[in-house]
Amino acid sequence: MRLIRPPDIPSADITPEQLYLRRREFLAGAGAAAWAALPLPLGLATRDARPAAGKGRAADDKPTPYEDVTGYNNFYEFGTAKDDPRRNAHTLRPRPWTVEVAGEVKRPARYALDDLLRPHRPVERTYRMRCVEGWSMVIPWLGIPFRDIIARLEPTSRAKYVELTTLHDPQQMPGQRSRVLDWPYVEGLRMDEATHPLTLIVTGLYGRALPNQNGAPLRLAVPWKYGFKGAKSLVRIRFTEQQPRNTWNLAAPDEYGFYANVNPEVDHPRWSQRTERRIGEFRRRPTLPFNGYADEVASLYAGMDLRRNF
Ligand SMILES: Nc1nc2c(c(=O)[nH]1)N[C@H]1C(S)=C(S)[C@@H](COP(=O)(O)O)O[C@H]1N2
Ligand SMILES: [Mo]
Repeated sequence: MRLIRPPDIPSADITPEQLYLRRREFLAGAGAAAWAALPLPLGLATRDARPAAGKGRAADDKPTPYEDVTGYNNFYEFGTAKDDPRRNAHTLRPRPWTVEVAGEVKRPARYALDDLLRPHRPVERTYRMRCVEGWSMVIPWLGIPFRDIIARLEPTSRAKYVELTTLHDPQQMPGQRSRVLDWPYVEGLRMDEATHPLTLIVTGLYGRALPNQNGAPLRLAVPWKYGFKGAKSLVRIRFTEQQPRNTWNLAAPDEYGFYANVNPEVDHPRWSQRTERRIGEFRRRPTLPFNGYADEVASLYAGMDLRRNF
């Protein structure tokens, strides 16, 4: 295959964000054939950049600067302030890494990270992400559709949910020495949510390996749900018959549900969810049902009362 390279880019002082944006511009000009042939920094990724979907919003969905994506977020294992993860996550050692696959599944095992991921090609997906606290970002992820990984692991017919667990190691994660949450951090999805094409096991962002503070070496991203569903630095994937217990629901059951679908109609008990502040902007914007992904995912919840199943 003929490789098509982006125009010359002085390499030393270019930021990941500039690199990403230039590559995107280049691709837009070069047409669809170039899309597939272009080498990404991680080598393997294929081009599947469905632009953040949703009605007529694409123009507004400029990726959030790399500095903000990696410098302002939640990862309580490294502290509760927004800049704690960036400052403190250097103690995490994302390699070597193993992921235990357990429960209702035909191929349970402890997988070396590469054995779990290598058969799959990362894709690039730019998603709007909305934190339950009212801020949002647009993040160009690199990852593997969870459905592909799940298909290869072969859940049994009894598997109705999948539970995802973060590393529990206070040596690497000093925030776990304080009991702000019941460690380890656990999240879960219903199987149809986990196998929805938008659901991603993320391994990178802005065309690069995932920074520790964003959940290296692998984490979940579910763009129609509040950010807390996206558990980071995963060490266990367990298929279950019962709905898994999830950390934030256990911490405050009337504030954080299992489903956690972005829903401007359902207030958090302590604040409204009608609007959000996109990091980098000043005026708040309206929050959209399912974070703007309703066309893709609303059918998963047909017949459910989403005020009760929040
Ligand atoms: N293990 C773990 N995963 C976590 C969190 C956390 O504290 N611990 N915070 C969640 C919350 S509330 C959000 S908004 C996102 C923020 O990180 P991101 O910007 O890298 O997605 O991570 C989620 N995943
Ligand atoms: Mo969040």
